Amino acid sequence: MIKLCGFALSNYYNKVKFVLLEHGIPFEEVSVMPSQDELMLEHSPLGKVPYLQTENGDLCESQCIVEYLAARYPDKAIFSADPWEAAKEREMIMFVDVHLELTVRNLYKEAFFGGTVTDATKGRIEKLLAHHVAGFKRIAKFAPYLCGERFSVADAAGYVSLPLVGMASQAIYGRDFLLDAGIDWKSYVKTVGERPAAQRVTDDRKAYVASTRTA
Ligand SMILES: N[C@@H](CCC(=O)N[C@@H](CS)C(=O)NCC(=O)O)C(=O)O
Repeated sequence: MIKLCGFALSNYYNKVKFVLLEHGIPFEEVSVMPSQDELMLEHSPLGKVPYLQTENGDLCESQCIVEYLAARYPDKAIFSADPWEAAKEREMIMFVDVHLELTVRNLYKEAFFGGTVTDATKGRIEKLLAHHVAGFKRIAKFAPYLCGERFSVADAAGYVSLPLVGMASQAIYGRDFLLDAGIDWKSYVKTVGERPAAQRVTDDRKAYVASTRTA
């Protein structure tokens, strides 16, 4: 059986887990933390999570994993059957993962982990994030899902990462860049969060956080 390796606080781990659960694909979860240990690097070349263990070997990068699942389980229709709609779903995921989340990730050290980020980084990310949020707003439909009226694979990415964009910008700049741009990510997360797969992802994340507090 496919093994999903990572931990329940990781948004990229949760993106893949959401897709697996949403489509009823059997998998096991293996608790793995990011690290630069040689053993870990043999599985995940940058020491990041998630990675997938399959009968063929290991696979990292959440989007490569999602693409692999879509190809391996064509009957699950992870992407839309229509080539244009499927391409738009991939475009949306790129905006969420790369243009928004990867940009705001530069702030996490101070926003979430008690560290500090230089003023130069804050200044650079502020400009970049404003630009990327404006671009995202041009394509994201929120009707109520990212690509329109139907839930799509892009919502697995949106559900796990948009809150981080809002919260990190709020923590560092004192204003939520998404809300400020008129993007009501809280209502969106509530809507997507009604799905059983999303609920499970969130319950497991909360349980993980609670377990680290009592440990
Ligand atoms: N592009 C990667 C990003 C994965 C990633 O950044 N994972 C984080 C946890 S959410 C991690 O392992 N960070 C440790 C590190 O960067 O060394 C993906 O989509 O899977």
